[in-house]
Amino acid sequence: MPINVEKLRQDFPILNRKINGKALVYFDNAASSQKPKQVVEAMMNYYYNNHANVHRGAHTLSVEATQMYEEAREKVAGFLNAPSSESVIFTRNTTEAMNLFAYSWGKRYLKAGDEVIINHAEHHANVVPWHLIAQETGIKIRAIRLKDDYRLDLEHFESLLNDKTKIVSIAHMSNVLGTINPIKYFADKAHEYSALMIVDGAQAAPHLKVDVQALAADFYAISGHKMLAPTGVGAFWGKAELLRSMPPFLGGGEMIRKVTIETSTYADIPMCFEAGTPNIAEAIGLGAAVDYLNNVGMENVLEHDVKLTNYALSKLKTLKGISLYGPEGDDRGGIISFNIDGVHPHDVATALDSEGIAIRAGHHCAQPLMKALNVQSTARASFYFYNTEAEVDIFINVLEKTRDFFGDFL
Ligand code: C6P
Repeated sequence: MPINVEKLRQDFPILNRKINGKALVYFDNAASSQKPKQVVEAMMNYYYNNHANVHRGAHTLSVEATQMYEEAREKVAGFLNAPSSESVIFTRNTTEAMNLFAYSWGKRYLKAGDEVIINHAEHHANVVPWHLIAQETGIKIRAIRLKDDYRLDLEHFESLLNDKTKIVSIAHMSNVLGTINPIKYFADKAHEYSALMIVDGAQAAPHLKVDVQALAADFYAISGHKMLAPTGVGAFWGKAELLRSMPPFLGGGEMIRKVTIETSTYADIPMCFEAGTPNIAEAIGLGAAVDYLNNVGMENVLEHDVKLTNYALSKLKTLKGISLYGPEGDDRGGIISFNIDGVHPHDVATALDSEGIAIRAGHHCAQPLMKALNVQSTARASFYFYNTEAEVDIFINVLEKTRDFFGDFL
């Protein structure tokens, strides 16, 4: 169903800003989305009326804060279609969730010679934690190649699978190429080898309907700040029986059952993974973001993103001197990486910023992918449901002028 973009934009005060004298065109949503009033107000309301520490006090405010915090957990569970909220752990972000898994599960169960499969387009959040664990355990990291059409090479993936494969860890959506990867297929194959399926959902969760059960995932990580919520909160969902088999990642208050000077025993999930005072207001903000996205409808969000992406791509393809990176088809979300041939992407981003357009330039924390693409870096425009075709037109126009300007110096 088409959404009423103009109406929704009124919820985002920042979209009225002028940047360098021009109306802001915010195309850096893959880095972080903007926040609607409803999310900011939910956090303000909590701080003005209900703040206290959670799971501790017997007093009214603490009971209210705990109730609001746990309601947010329920909302995130519903958003992911998790069977229950006990297996949703609040983290700071996707990066922390991936590290939690790698350290907790990896250090207990992985041994020298075991293999973890990732792919060449992974964000560093799904690469570096494995390096850290490899240094301690001697595991081997295998990476699925990309095909010429920028999709993952599934034949290569199947050739990598073997009895030593313990983990398959793949991003649901690439932050550079926009590719929506076939997670159910990867999960089914991983399970044939009794390996676990971990999904980096940082880019997918803001843009499409996630159903961890239908995906057959074992673990799924998200970042709140990319899906309308504040910074400083994310979530890590895992199958309850698997989470219960993992040791705590951090130790301290709130995650214990009993502590003596000699030893500790731990609380049940999710508390055993939430040591210390959690990010209460941010979690409540994430709950409000989930409410907001549910009202818009995730099917509508994806439909809008895809329509806008196809519109932008159709225009970009007509421009000479622009290289585009990413697959063509329905398996692509609202992300377009590109280069103006011969022009550094930072210069492109700076030129666009002078006209009020925010994009990202760089390696996007995906250096192995830059190597596979044979580039140092790219420019990247990334859309959300509050972006419009009129904004795409402004972007294309300024991009063309930028190309012509730098073209004179090439
Ligand atoms: N990508 C981007 O501009 P954090 O920083 O923990 O919230 O998210 C990490 C992360 C993990 N996986 C993927 C696929 C991601 O895209 C990101 C964050 C941002 O592309 C910041 S580098």
